[in-house]
Amino acid sequence: MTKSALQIARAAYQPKLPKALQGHVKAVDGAATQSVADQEEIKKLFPNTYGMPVVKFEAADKAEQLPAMNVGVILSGGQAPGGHNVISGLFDGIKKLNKDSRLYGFILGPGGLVDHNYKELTADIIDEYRNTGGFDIIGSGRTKLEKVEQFEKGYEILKELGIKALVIIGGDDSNTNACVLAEYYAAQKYGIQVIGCPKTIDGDLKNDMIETSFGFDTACKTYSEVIGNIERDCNSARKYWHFIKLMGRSASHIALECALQTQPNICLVSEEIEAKNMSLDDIVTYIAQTVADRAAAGNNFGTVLIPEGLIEFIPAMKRLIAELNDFLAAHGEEYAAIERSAQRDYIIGKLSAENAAIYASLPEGVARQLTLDRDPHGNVQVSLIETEKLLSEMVGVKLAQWKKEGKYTGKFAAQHHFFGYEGRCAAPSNFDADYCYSLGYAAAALIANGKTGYMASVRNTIAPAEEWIAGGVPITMMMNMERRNGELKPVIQKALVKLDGAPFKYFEAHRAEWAKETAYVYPGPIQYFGPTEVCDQSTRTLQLEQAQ
Ligand code: FBP
Repeated sequence: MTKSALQIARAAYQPKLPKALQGHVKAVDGAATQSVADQEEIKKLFPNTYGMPVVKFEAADKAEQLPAMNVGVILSGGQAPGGHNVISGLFDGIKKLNKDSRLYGFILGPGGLVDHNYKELTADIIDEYRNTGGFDIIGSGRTKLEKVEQFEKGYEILKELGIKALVIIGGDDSNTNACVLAEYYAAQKYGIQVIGCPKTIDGDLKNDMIETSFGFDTACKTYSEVIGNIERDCNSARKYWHFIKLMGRSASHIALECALQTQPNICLVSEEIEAKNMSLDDIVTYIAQTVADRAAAGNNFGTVLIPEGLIEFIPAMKRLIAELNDFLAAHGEEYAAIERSAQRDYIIGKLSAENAAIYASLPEGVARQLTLDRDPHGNVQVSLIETEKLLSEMVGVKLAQWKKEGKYTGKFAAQHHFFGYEGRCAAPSNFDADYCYSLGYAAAALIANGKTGYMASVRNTIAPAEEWIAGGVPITMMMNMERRNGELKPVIQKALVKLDGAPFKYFEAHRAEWAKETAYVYPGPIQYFGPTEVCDQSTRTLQLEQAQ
């Protein structure tokens, strides 16, 4: 296989580890925990894994001699830079505990466990993937592990391979599944531990104990590089408004972080739009006004960042989507069987009057996108909704109206972009390479200490890696009850952008100036070699949050 020069040089990079994981490790248990909300319900659903203590690793003088252990690993959900380093950290961690330990990877996500599709990950294979982006070492998938038959099929293969622990690397939904599986195996007394690892570029799997999900750092830096390039093009040609939609599912963390890195003229934050109960027309007016103000100053160009989940946060749209979710969960097959040309009227006929009116007012394409297949977790696939086009079209219409009324005299030409897949498999930044390797190592230590139902955690991440605090957090601690696919279910609480948090506050204090002035910042590409202030910076989000 031909490799790029960077790939070759990067293979030799030795990720940094927190001091506590560098030598012999001991686990120190903290106080008992409880779930973030709905304590009684969660406790009842997880009698074996509820209330466990937070675990912190500390350096120990001597190592306990441990028998060799076989461990399984699964990559679940969307790709995120650094997944290969979690696996290499896990591999090195279990080998350090006993050189005869073995690691098995289940192929193409949780489905590989159920279908008994796996391969042993030997040192040769691991070495090929150290510090690389992507999940291609074993592939990923979105099969939802939730049924007892799946757990039992999984148990068959785990037993056959003599696997003592399974590590599930995934986002909030996959770690919820990891917790349910841990509880089931504990209840059945199968003696198989399940450990989760916080992955997702979306940055929405975080809380007091999990500072950030891996991949967020690299993905945001990759998007910010290209946003900066577009801003420079925009400031050179001075003739386009660029509407850039950014991945990130419901939460606006990616859009906000990219705004902090690149200082665009406009960045929409879905959580704020919801809190202010803004309508689609309010958003369009806000953008059009900024365009008009800049035009009045002779600047017929600009950059707008749009979080991909925006549509779900416009309160009236949210009510519509919630009704569509419940309706399609119950009548999805019936809907699919209807002729395409009659589908819109069919939906309008089934919805409540308020929602039917909104649905009928949407452009055809957007209306259709809202009824497309849900992902296996019941979520609308927001990455398919072309909000960047919807908004620029509506802004164009409003400006034309203002022109007629003599309120606007500028020129408006739009370009559209969607950045998502471009960043999910980028070569991990030094931060993600180190963070992921440490998470994998921490997962190995949790296994060695007999823990199950835990998520590997690494904290104090704005400090140098040496000072990071590694440990584990009971997954039940992050749970609450939420409505999914029409039913109340225990799930890990999604972390949305906090409007009283330091990252948003900083943005809010500067956005008027960024809208008016052309204050773009051009971050350039991720650097892997060079001065630490260029190569080892964490995200602005993490820096602002931790300084708070
Ligand atoms: P995860 O939550 O699984 O990490 O997925 C992240 C993500 O990249 C979202 O930002 C995006 O909406 C979604 O995956 C796209 O899904 P798919 O890869 O199935 O197209």
